[in-house]
Amino acid sequence: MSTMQEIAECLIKGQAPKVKELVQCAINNGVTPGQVLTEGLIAGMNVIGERFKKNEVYVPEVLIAARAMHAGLGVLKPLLAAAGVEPIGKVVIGTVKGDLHDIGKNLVCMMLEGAGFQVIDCGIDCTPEKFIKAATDNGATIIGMSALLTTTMPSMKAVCEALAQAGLKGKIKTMIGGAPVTQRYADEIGADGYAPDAASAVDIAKQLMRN
Ligand code: B1M
Repeated sequence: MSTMQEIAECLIKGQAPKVKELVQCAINNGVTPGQVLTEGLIAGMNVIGERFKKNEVYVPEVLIAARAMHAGLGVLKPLLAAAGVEPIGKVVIGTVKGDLHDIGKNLVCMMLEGAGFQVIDCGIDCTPEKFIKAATDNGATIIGMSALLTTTMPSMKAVCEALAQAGLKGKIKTMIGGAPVTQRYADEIGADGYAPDAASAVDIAKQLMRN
């Protein structure tokens, strides 16, 4: 098994110290940070994402794999920055105003980071102003919103409306998700994308980058 495959395998098993060690070893042996990221860490997270979609693994396994990914990323991040490796896109994400649930949102952040996106996490209880300021300040082209309460879903509509009022609709795409949220609701409020789970959120974000 190659070192890259070994990194991916250990990430899938959630072996954070081993992933960190293998990443450092690969770097010491002259593998580029970009290659370790795509062929080791991202490859491993992709497998976790697919298994999560098929209900072959659950939230705890994803969290443990994400922790391993972060251990490897800790070694790579300064090297990636120095090598000028660009993220595949920038996503601002948060739980909408009035809503404090963040477990699902955090999973989405981890999967997006695992896929090579730069994620700007605005946390919970985010106003439309906070989402939009974070996106414009950081040059993000996607705003991701999470809601777990039926009573806070209208906050997603408020963000879409505020974006339109600011003349940013189309320039900054919107993606929504959370247990009570549906594709139908996304269509109703004019959101650009909906994802039922964290792994699908990666597919939708990639799709929004292309359109
Ligand atoms: Co809350 N809560 N809660 N709660 N809570 C629910 C959501 C509820 C369904 C429980 C119930 O009544 N059966 C209910 C909502 C009813 C409704 O409106 N439909 C509810 C309620 C009512 C409340 C309070 C009002 C309770 C009270 O105080 N009376 C209160 C509200 C507080 C507030 O937000 N203002 C409240 C509080 C809390 C806690 C603080 C105790 C805690 C949150 C802790 C935290 O998040 N840090 C909590 C929890 C844990 C839950 C349950 C048990 C679990 C939610 C969760 O984390 N699921 C939940 C009941 C349940 O679901 N069984 C419940 C796991 C998570 C991985 O799934 O978030 O759906 P989920 O994320 C998924 C997908 O939805 C998707 O990907 C994720 C991973 O696959 N996804 C996205 C999520 N965001 C996405 C964004 C995307 C794309 C995909 O793009 C950007």
